[in-house]
Amino acid sequence: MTIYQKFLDHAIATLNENLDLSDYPIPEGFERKEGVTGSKSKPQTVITESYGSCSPKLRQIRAAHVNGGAMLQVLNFVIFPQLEYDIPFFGADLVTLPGGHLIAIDMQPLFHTDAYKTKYSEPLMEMFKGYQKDLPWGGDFPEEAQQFFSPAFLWTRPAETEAVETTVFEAFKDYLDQYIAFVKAAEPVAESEQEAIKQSHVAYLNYRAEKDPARGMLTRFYGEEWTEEYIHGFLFDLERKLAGAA
Ligand code: DBV
Repeated sequence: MTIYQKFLDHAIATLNENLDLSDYPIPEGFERKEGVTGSKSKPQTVITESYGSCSPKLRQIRAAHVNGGAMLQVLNFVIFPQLEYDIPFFGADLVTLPGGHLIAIDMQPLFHTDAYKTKYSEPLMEMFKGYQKDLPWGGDFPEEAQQFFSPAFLWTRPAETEAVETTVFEAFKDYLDQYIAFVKAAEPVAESEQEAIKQSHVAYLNYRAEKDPARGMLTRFYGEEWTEEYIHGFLFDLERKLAGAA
């Protein structure tokens, strides 16, 4: 059992209860991957498991769950809506390393207009402020990433594992509930707006694929070829899908 298993189990169960989910294919060889890290005298197995589903309004709901023992656990959970909807991305990067916990939870905006903020960030602000009291701002993060976050970006480095298991779990559940409410309310946008949505998705995906903070770690465990294919063929796969559909 890892710290983040219950986050993943909860997310899948809640999405299943609320949305009409189907499987999202995981390329062969990426459902589960095992590697060994650590020293010769103290080897440590690292298992990465993937989850994928989709729904009529959500193109891809996917998770990468890394378990390398008590000191190395990650759940990266992201939802990419279909391109006909202006719904933000749901993004959770829950990371436990020897240096401590690093938590990022957000609904990442497609646009930075006032109208978009009113629709998709304002409703989160009270919840966000409530959690920020116990989960203070986590400090510096890459400046070029800032354009991708919302005003309700929960970014924190809890000192205690207990805070992850309690407050962070509550926040994760609340953000997901609110996200599901957005999804249920969403209507397709006019066709004239769909190109802008696609461009925003591509910009976000390119950024995430290029700057994936897990690339170094995954390459160490599983090699460069596997890692690049995992990133471009599953984790951030929109460009491949668009190229395939063309
Ligand atoms: N992050 C991923 C995927 C991961 C993953 C797919 C499979 O996007 C894990 C695993 N994130 C992961 C790991 C680290 C981080 C850090 C292992 C630690 C890297 C290290 O310390 O070596 C939010 N995640 C981070 C950081 C940020 C985020 C800001 C700190 C990175 C840094 O300081 O350089 N989440 C991340 C991010 C976006 C997001 C940048 C979006 C634009 O949604």
